[in-house]
Amino acid sequence: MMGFGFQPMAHAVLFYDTGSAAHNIAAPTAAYEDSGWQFQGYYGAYLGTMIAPQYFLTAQHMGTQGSSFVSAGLFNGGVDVTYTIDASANGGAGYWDIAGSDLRIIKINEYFPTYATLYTGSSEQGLDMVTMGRGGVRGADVMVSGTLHGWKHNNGDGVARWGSNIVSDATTIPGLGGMLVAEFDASGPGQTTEEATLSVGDSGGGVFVNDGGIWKLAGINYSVDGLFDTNNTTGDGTQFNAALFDRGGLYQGSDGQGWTLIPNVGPDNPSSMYASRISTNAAAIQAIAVVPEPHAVILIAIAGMLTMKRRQRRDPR
Ligand SMILES: [Ca+2]
Ligand SMILES: [Ca+2]
Repeated sequence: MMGFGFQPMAHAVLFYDTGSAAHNIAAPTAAYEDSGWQFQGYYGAYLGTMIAPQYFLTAQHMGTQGSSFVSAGLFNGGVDVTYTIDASANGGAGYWDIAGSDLRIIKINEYFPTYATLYTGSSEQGLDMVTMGRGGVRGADVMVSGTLHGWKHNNGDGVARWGSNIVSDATTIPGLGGMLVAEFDASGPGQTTEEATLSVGDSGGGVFVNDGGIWKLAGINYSVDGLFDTNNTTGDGTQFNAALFDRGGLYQGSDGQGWTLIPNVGPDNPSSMYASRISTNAAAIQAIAVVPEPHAVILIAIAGMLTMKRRQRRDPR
């Protein structure tokens, strides 16, 4: 993968089945209900995921994105709630970067009423996943010898969308740590009903995996394979970003790092998306974004039950 080169993308979820800008812009239902959409929020032009009462997780590479996090009604099913970022956190930085990764934890001044569970196992490969982002929809067709191989990226439109995939692999990128990989498949066992990959604008959005029926945060959108080109001539400006279900017949790389021709033979050779892996960074994340002990939650629940009983006694029916 590194030999081919890839592009950090702060871009939108892009679908195999449709180029419609209205696809999957509301809370997922059925098999994908409660799959993490409810924990997303607007962080500037991008997304973040609530992971603890006072913390959300996003990506580093798009930089600081303002001073608030908005749990929009679109995500929480109610009304927009704006939280303010604690600029004094971490000695005035306002955030913590997880060393050797693209992950960034940001602290708020208030308290989130709910937050995602982190996936801390090591068996992401093969799990159903959902990704969310604010990138653009499909752009122009990418043709190879008269056959469709995928679509160029469009400009990000800022609209949050969700899509599905299956975790193809887990890998490590030097300097960026663990990454989850998902291929953009036209068919076969790797294709899902809402098969999607990332484009410009999707960075920072959450990747959730279905761990035995519970959707857990397993990644934060980082990048996609690219750039691509129809030639290996440098300086002609013909390179482009694209979501490809078959890279065969195209060059991948960059003018600076060089180009590699992907042979157009055999089965489809899809491009992949990459998400910074939560599980390999879980200890570092949990050391900062502290979640209350389960004991405290149990005590609160018991106290609540006692209160209810007392009320019932006072108000017999
Ligand atoms: Ca796939
Ligand atoms: Ca070129």
